[in-house]
Amino acid sequence: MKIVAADVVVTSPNRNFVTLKITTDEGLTGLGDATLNGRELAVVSYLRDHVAPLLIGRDASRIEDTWQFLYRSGYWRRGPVTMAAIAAVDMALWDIKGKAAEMPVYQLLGGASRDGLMAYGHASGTSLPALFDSIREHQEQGYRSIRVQTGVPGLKSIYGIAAQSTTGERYDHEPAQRGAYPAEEDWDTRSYLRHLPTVFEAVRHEFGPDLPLLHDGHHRMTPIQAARLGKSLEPYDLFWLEDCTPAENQEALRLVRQHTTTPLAIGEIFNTVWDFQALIKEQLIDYVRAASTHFGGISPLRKVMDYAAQYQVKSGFHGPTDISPVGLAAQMHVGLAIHNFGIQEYMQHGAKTNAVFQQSFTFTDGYLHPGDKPGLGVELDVDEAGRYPYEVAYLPYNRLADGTVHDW
Ligand code: CS2
Ligand code: MG
Repeated sequence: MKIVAADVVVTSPNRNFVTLKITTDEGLTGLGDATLNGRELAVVSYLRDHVAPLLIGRDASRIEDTWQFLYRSGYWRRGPVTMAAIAAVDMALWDIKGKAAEMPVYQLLGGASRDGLMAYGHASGTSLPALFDSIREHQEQGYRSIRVQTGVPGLKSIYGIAAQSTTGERYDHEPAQRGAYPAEEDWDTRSYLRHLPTVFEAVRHEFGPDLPLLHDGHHRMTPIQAARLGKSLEPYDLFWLEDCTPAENQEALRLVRQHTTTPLAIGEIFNTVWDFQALIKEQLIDYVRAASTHFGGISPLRKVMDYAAQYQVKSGFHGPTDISPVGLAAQMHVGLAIHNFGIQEYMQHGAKTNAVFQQSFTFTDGYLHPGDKPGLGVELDVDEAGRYPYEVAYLPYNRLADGTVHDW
């Protein structure tokens, strides 16, 4: 089965998405997500100019060989652009293999290890009443696990507070904002560290001790600040504290781990297994936050989870709205098959996105399931996609009170 075409489709329904569509000489097609929030066009060029031409004529059934060829022949390894491009090829070839075998991809990965994937949603609010309303809204949608993000007194705008829709349609909270320059936000860690424990105390008082609660620190603390926060949140029994400190320096998590038993999740901005090596080997984290789209696809996601299984580290795959329905489906198939599944992030895409990407996955009573259609179970309506041309959009960045650029 030979590859005869590799087309890159850029569309921007509720946000920008980059999708690779591979076609074989037997008429089978496969989709892969290559969306890199704020740097989409870099991946478009990497795919169109340096990957697609090399795919034509290759055997579509040779997924691992194609992955290794693209990873090693490029010489310059790793990085989000390279790995998003390779991820799209990998996902598309798994999609094709599933269609050729007439099986959903999770069956090719060893079959289901559970009935469904526990999902968590994003509750947020600039005040406790607004936060409580948001938690209740997510519980009414069926979520059994909730991520909690709030405003911080004295800060004008902050990551993770869902922008309310102005059009009345279900808003598709998306940190990136359309425009030619990133929006600037403010930040103050000490205000945040003082405020957050009071929020979780109030949430536990309102919603009880059982509801799994998650929080995303979004890379903003030093290791000792992260240690302090993890310790201060212990009475509220979080499911996880995410991205508590920038993790390029994996050793930083040794200090955090010495001070707190709050479970730690890291890795949404990682793009190869090597980024996780010390974190897993030294059990410095409890959950792997990788996403198929930024991590080289399904193949390496399965590999890193098999490595993690040796250290009782579980999955917590990244599932925001800037992972397309194709990328989300891909990691659902991995999550269903592996034994060491933890939880799946599920922000829910907007109506326009769902019209562009026809999906077969389901969200029922708090659990996701990729469905049993052959392949990944997602199809792309190219005509509908054509209605939404790319619009430049950037994630915000932030500065401290003295003007210093900080980690957003
Ligand atoms: C966040 C993401 O979902 C999360 O855990 O960290 O929404 C992140 O801000 C975006 O993916 C950035 O593009
Ligand atoms: Mg995050």
